[in-house]
Amino acid sequence: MRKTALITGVTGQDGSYLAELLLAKGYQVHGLIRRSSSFNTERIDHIYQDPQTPERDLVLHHADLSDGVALTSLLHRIAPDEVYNLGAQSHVRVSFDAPLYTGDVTGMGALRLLEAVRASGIETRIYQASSSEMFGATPPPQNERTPFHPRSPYGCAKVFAYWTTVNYREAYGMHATNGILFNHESPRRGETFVTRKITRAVARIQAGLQQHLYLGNLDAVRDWGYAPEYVEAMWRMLQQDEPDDYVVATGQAHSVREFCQEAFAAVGMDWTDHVRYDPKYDRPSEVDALIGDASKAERKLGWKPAVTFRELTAIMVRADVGALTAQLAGSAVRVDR
Ligand code: NDP
Ligand code: GDR
Repeated sequence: MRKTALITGVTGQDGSYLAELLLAKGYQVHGLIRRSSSFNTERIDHIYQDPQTPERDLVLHHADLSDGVALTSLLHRIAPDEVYNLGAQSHVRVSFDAPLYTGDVTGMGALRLLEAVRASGIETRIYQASSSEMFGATPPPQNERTPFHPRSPYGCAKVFAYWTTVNYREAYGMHATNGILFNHESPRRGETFVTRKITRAVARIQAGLQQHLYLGNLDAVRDWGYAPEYVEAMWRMLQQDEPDDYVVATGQAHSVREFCQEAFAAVGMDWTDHVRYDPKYDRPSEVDALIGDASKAERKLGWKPAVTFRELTAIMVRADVGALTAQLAGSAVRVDR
């Protein structure tokens, strides 16, 4: 029998890579998308199938994590073998501006989904996208036994979702698993997260379209991995007989400053000529350092990252330079016509 999966957040960075991975494994993938006034499916357009296609591999459904009734009827209808909850208001800085919304979607949204699974009476396995942001102020290295000390409304919402997932596992015997993932990036990373903001700016500065890049705290230290490798870990977690919680990380630490240095150097530029400070990007309470210890994931899932920090930076810079070059060539063609 062909396996089926539901992915919330399928239009996001991770959702798009996970959908590709599951399709390659022969799954039928159902994706939850939310209604927006303009197209929001850019990351999955290459795997999109017209609704008229018979026996579609990828089926999209309109729903929202704020709508528990819609989630229940959707789950009842498709009864997937696996559910991946990747949907969230996922931007930490934005969560200070929209704390209640973030709490509702990122925290309560996970509870609504778990409750929808319970209420619909289906047998399924659930993955909750937990985050290293839950560790917040607790010093590194962080692993599955490290106490949480979140530093943002986003981090608090993720802690709520984490414990709700554990509770549904303990109370109802659900196969519900938390993947505690450290930062992971790619050319599909949202443009306002720091890595992508930097690599996009590198391309634009090199092309002469802008001169400066404005950033906040350059001293923050993160453990940056490569997103396609991290969605493989999510899938492996749900293939285990028993549900559990796993940290996924590289164990390698770099500062935002180092990311700038590496990204600008990739095209032969000196970052200090272009990067400027703007306090508007500072957070009311910051997470200074996140460095993960993923030895449990290696031991139990056989998962190990391969892409290094330098390779990740190069992949992202190359993609942004390539995309901009193509875009400029396209607009030149239009002007010529
Ligand atoms: P993105 O921000 O790229 O994607 C978030 C997804 O959630 C998008 O598809 C978005 O839809 C969707 N979404 C937002 N609000 C709602 C809502 N109200 N109802 C339904 N869907 C909604 O995040 P990533 O792909 O980077 O991350 C995936 C998950 O993993 C998130 O939960 C994130 O918090 C978590 N995480 C991410 C890490 C990382 O480093 N990337 C690390 C640890 C955890 P739309 O496209 O319409 O905006
Ligand atoms: P983070 O990612 O908060 O770790 O959350 P982000 O890239 O936003 O910030 C990383 C660090 O860079 C500093 N920083 C800036 N950040 C942004 N976005 N813009 C700036 O201009 C800037 N200047 C400095 C930040 O202060 C921070 O210290 C990401 C998200 O994907 C979450 O959903 C996920 O849970 C965590 O990673 C793990």
